[in-house]
Amino acid sequence: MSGFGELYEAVLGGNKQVAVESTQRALDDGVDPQIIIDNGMIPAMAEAGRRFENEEFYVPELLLAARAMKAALALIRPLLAEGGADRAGSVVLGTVKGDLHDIGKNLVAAMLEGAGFEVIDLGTDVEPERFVEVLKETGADILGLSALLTVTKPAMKDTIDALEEAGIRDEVKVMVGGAPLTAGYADEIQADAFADNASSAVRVAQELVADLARDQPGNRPRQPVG
Ligand code: B1M
Repeated sequence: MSGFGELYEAVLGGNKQVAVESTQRALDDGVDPQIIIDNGMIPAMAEAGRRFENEEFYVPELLLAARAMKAALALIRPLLAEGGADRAGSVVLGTVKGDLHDIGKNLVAAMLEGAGFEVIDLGTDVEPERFVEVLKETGADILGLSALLTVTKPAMKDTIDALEEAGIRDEVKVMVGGAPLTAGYADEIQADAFADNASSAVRVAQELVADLARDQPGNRPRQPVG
């Protein structure tokens, strides 16, 4: 976090105003937005998590840290999205049922938008049926599922089962991510891919769209069915 001490401390300490000012200064100085995220914000959230585990932080401190990070990230998100030129595909994205964590998902959304994907972000605590409904309406190429809690990982499987039940499993590629996940777990629940961070999510999404075009050459881009 060299050079990002103020931002790190502001996010960790939940000081939204300083976090925003510090981020704006870095942007004004021409620092790459991704470097600001990777070197200032993510280490601060990781430290917040470590302190929470050690009972040095409680939920209110986590909430304040998250609020500061989200405010600072709001300055960066449009800049990441600016890179998007040609439409690369479409992604319905959300944090699964029972899970309220959205910072990582928001980063994934920003990076995908930056790479030219259309992102339909359903937010947090999303029921499997809601994902199905929106996939039917939009005919999106990819479903992106995020989970941060061990106890909400099974909601990913429930969502994939709901796609099967709705008869649309073969029409959409499923990408999963979030701190407690592994590629092995993604295989186990028969997701199509796992991405361990927001940058790799873009690469994986590009590969999935290419796979989909190979699997269904006459059916791309898909039309909404709803
Ligand atoms: Co919570 N929480 N939290 N929390 N929280 C964790 C996840 C935890 C690991 C903390 C800890 O104990 N060390 C722990 C989970 C333990 C476990 O299950 N294994 C935990 C817990 C226990 C809880 C509560 C149960 C606490 C309580 O109430 N007693 C509760 C649950 C609420 C709920 O969801 N129902 C809770 C609540 C909260 C807050 C609301 C206070 C707040 C969230 C605010 C918000 O998101 N709006 C919060 C926070 C901030 C955290 C930590 C500290 C930080 C998470 C974060 O934003 N990281 C977290 C500890 C930690 O992760 N170190 C913790 C930064 C973010 C950029 O990283 O989200 O991992 P991450 O996303 C990455 C990758 O995972 C990946 O790319 C992102 C960018 O690189 N990725 C994807 C994520 N989604 C992806 C999707 C993809 C691809 C990649 O494709 C679709």
